[in-house]
Amino acid sequence: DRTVRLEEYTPFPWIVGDVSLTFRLHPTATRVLSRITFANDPAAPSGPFFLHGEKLNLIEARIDGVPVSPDITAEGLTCDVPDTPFVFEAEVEIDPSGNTALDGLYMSGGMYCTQCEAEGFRKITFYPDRPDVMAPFNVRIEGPEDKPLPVMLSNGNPGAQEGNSAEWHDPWPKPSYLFALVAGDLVAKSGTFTTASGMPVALNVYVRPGDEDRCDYALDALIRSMRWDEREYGREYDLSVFSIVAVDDFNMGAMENKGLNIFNSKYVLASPDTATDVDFEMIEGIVAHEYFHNWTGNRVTCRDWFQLCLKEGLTVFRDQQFSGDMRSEPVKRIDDVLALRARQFREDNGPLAHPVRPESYIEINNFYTATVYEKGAEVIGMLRRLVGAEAYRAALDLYFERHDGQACTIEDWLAVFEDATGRDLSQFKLWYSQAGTPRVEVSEDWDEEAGRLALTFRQHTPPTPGQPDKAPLVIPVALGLLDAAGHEIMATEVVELTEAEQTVEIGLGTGGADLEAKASRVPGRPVPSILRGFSAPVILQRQTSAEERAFLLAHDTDPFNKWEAGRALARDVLVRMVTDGAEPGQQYLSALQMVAKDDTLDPAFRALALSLPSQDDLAQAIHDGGATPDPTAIWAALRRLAEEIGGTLEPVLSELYDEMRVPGPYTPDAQSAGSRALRGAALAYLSRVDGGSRAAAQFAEAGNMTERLGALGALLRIGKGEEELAAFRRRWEGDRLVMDKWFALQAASASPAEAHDVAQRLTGDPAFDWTNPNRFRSVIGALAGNPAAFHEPEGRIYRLVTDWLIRLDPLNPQTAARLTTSFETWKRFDADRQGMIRENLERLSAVEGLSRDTSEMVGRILA
Ligand code: HT7
Ligand code: ZN
Repeated sequence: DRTVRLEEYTPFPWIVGDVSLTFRLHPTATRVLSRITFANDPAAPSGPFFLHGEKLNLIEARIDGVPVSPDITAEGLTCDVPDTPFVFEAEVEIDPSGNTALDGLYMSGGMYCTQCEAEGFRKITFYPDRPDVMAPFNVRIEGPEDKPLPVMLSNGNPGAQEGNSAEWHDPWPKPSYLFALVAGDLVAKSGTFTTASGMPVALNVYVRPGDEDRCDYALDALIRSMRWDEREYGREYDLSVFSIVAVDDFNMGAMENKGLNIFNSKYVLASPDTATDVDFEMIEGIVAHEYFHNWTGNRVTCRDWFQLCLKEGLTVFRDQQFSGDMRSEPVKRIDDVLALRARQFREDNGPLAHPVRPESYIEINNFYTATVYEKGAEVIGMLRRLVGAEAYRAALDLYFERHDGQACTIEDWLAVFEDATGRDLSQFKLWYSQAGTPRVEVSEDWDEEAGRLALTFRQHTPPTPGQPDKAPLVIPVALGLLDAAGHEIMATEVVELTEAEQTVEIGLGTGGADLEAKASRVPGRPVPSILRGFSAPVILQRQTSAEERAFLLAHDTDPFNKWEAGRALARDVLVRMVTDGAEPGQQYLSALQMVAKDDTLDPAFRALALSLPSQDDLAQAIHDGGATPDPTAIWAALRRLAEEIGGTLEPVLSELYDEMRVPGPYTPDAQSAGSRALRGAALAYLSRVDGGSRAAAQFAEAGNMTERLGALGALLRIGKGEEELAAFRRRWEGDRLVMDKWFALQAASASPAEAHDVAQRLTGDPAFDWTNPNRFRSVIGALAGNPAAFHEPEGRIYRLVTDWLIRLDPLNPQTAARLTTSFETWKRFDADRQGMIRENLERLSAVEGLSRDTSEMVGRILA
C-alpha cells in the first residue's frame, strides 16, 4: 500500500546545511554530482538515513570522502551514517532525452529544463525530496563539450559565468521542489525593476529565437505584479535576477521555481496576431500567480503536500485580487465563479470529491485540483470577508514575520488569524477538512404589518467519498435589500451562518431586528439579494419566481447577483426546454434584451450576461432536479435558444455588433477586450440567423486573433467555415500555439453527429503530435470537454478517448491521469452511457503496467 497519510507525518531526522550540485549536461547521459552536508536534528525523532531517488544510475557515493555502498531500491537509498555532522556526495547519471514524463530533468525542443514539483527532484539526484527540508543551493552547470549552450540558468543570483560553464547561488533556503535548471539556445527580452527599498532587479523573459517579439506582455505583467505585491501585501523581491522561461513541452501552466519561473509557452508568448484577449488575460494572471508564490510558497512553504492549499489557495486568491484590480473587479469575480462551478463544483459533486486539505493520497500529482486551488482560494476569501480587509492585512503581515523561511501547516495559517484578530476559528477550520459543496436553502417570511422580513437559512452538505456525515460550517452570507420599486434600501451586510438552521430578521426601519434597512421608500414586500458577490462557495437554493429574477436582473446593485439572476433565468428556461419541450418564452428574451441595450453597463459584463449556461451546468441542474440528463437534447436546446435569441434580438445585436467595433490597432487592455467580447457574443447569435455572412466577412478582415478565432468559431457552430479553416491552417501551419487553437476549436464545436468523423480526422492529422501535452489536450481534452461530442450516443468518443489515454499513459502519466477526469460525471447519465463508460474505465484500469497516477484516478472514479 503506497497510500501516504497526513496523520503519519514525521520530520526528517537531519538538518541539511548546504547543497552543491554540478551538472555535466549531455542529452542522454547527464552527470549530476552532489555534495550535501547533514547534521542530526535534535528536535526530530531519529530514523534511518533515507534519500529519495528514482531512475538514477549511481556511479559513486561517498560519506566524508570515503566511498560507500548504499542499499538502493526503486524509491531511494539507505545507508549507515555517522552520529556527527557529515558530508554526503554522490555522482549519478540520468537520461534527459528519454524523460517523456516531463518530470525531473528533461528536454524540450533541444533545450534542457526541469520540473521538480511535486516529486521530480528525486529523478535528478538522491535527496530528502520533501518540502520541509530547506537549504541554500549552489549550482554549477557545464555545457556539453561538443555543443556549448548560450544560456545556462539556475535559481538565485549569478556567480562565475565562464565559457562553457555557469554558476548560480541561491542564498534563500528552499525545498528541492523549487529547484530549476534551464540550458539551451535561448534569447531574452529583458527589463529592470527597482524594489521599494531601492534594490535593482534584472528581469528576463527567455524564449526560443524567433519568439522574442511575443514577450512584451508577459514582461509588463511581471512588472505590474511586482509593484502590486509591494503595494498590497508589502512584499518585495529578494534576488538580483528574476527570469521566466517559456517551454513548449510542459504538463501544467507554469512553475514558481525560486527566481527562475518555468512556463508553458502558451502562457508567455502573445502577439495581437497569435493570441486572443483571453490568452492575454491568462498570461497576466499566471505571470502574477507564479511571481506571488515567491512569498506565498517559496519564502513560506508547505510542511508536507497535504498543506498544498496553504500556498496554492492563497496564491490563487492573490492572483484573483490582482486581476480584479488590473481589470474589472465584478467581471473577474463572475469569471472566477464560472470557473469554480464548472470545475470545482463538478469535482465536489462526484467520486473525486476531497477536502481542500486532503488526508491521504497515492500519487500527489493527482491532487493539484480545482478543490485545492479554487476552493482553497474561496476559503481565504471567506476568511477575509469575516475578519475585514484591515485585519486580513495584519494577519498576513504576522504570517510573513512569524514564518519566513519555514515550512508550515494550515494550523500555522489559522493561528496567525486567531492571534491577529482574537477570533476562534475552530469551526471555520472545517472548510479545510470537510469535502462537498454545502447547500444553503433559504425561505422568507414577510410581516407586512411589522415591516419585518425573516430569512431562514438551512445548510447541509451532501455525503462525499469517506465522509457520510457533515457538520455545519461557518458561512458568510452577504445580503442586501431592494424595495418593490427597485431602490436599494439596505446596502450589503455580511451575516455569519454557523448553525444547521438560522433565522435572520431584517427590520424596515422598525428597530430591534438583526439587520436594519432604511425605511421602505415604497410600500410592498422588499426583495432580498442573497449571497452577494458569491460570498461563500455554496449552492443557494431558493424558490424564486421568474418575475423576481427579472426584477433582480434589472435592479440589483450588486453586479454579481445581477448577473446571477439572468443566469438563473436562462438555466430555468433551458431546463424546461430540455425536460418539458417548452418554448424559450418572452420573459427571458425581454430581460436579456434590456441588459444587452443598457449602455450604462460595462460591455464585458453585458457579454457575460449574454452568455448561456454550459452543457455541463445544465446536465448538473437536470440531475439535481431528479431527472436523467440527455446530452444531445441539452445541446439541441442550447442551439434552439441561441437561434431564438439571434432572431428576436437581431436589431439590438446588430446595432451592438457595429457599435462595439474597436477602432485603431489592437491593444489587450480590459476595456477594448470587453468591447470585443460583447461584439463577439453578438456575432455568435447573429450568425445563427444571417447564414454566417457577418462572421465570414469578419474572418476575412480580422486584424487580430480574437476576432479571427471568434468568427471561425461562429462559422463552425453553424456547420460552415470549411474554407476559412483551410485558410487558417495555411497561414499558421508553422506556429505550434496557433495550430493548437485550430485543433481545439474543431474538437470543441463538433456536433453529436459530426463528433466521430471530426475526432478521426483530427487524430489522423499529421500535425497531431500527441506526445506534446498542449497538442494532446487541444484534441483529446477538447473532445472530452465537449459534452455533446463526448457523450454521442454510440459511445465512440468514450472509446477513442480511452484508447488515447492508454497510449499516452506510459509516456506521460501525469497528463493521462489528469484527463481521466473527463469521466468523473458518469453516474449522472443513462444506463446505456454508464455501461459504456464503465466498460472503457475497466479496460483502462486493466492495462498492464498502468501508471500509479492513472490507476489511482480510475480507481476513485469507478469506486
Ligand atoms: N505550483 C505549480 C504546480 C505545478 C505542478 C505540479 C505537478 C506537476 C507539474 C507541475 N507543474 C507546475 C504551479 C502553480 O500552481 O503555480
Ligand atoms: Zn500555484
